[in-house]
Amino acid sequence: EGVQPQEYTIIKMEVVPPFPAKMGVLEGKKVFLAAATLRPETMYGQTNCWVLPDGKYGAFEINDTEVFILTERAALNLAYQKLSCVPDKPTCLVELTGYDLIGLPVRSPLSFNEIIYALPMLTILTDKGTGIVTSVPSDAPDDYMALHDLKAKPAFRAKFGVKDEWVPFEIVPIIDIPEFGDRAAEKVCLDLKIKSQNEKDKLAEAKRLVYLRGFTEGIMTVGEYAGRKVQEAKPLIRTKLIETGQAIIYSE
Ligand code: A2H
Repeated sequence: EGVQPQEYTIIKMEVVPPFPAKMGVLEGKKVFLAAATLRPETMYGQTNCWVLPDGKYGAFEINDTEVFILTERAALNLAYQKLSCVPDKPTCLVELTGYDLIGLPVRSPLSFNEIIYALPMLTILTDKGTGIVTSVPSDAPDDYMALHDLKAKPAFRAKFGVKDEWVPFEIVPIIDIPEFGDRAAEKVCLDLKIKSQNEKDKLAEAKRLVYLRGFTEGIMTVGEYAGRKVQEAKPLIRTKLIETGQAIIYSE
């Protein structure tokens, strides 16, 4: 972890009931996959979300009615932030692995796709954010390549029990970047000839390129702030998500 605190937005992705048997104790509660993002303005373009198959997660009581699924480490940070049923102490209602979460349907704020599914991503770090990542393949090279791996490799889908109907068909364009277009992640991954989600160095370069240009020159093409610059829209969208109870601030 860096020296500077990182301020994320946690996006509350509501799990659509009925819950699978292992999550039976959660029935009657509002259960969310809690995804940490640095790009709340991209939430229109969500096509799915990501979990680490071998990752350890838990369903933690945030208050009387709401439960967040995330890593224990993130639950502890939230408890220090006063977001825990019992002050300063995370209460885990059920322990889960990433495998338990694959295939869960969720409704996520601002997403044009009404229902999106939790899918496996192998490069998720469990010591960063919440261990749950929302997927915006139009603008995130990691998301674009993880989706590419799922689409291109039937054996990869089979290994993790991923049903074809959970895998999104289309990228959702949301931001136009001069010379990069409105599917910047795809363009840069193709330009750099990236083959899979495991090509760390190339993906780091792709992220750098897309992020720099997107933030300084990107224009929103959808939503309430269509036509505005990404850097102007970002704080406005973030504030709105937080004020409407669809997201919270999370620092670590
Ligand atoms: B971002 P930083 Cl559109 N492991 O959200 C791996 N990646 C994680 C993670 C974890 N435990 N927790 C969060 N992330 C991802 C959107 C997005 C993101 C876009 C473009 C770029 C981008 C949609 N995915 O991040 O290391 C999340 O993906 C580029 C870095 O703390 C989060 O924001 O800087 C970002 O990485 C946080 O990464």
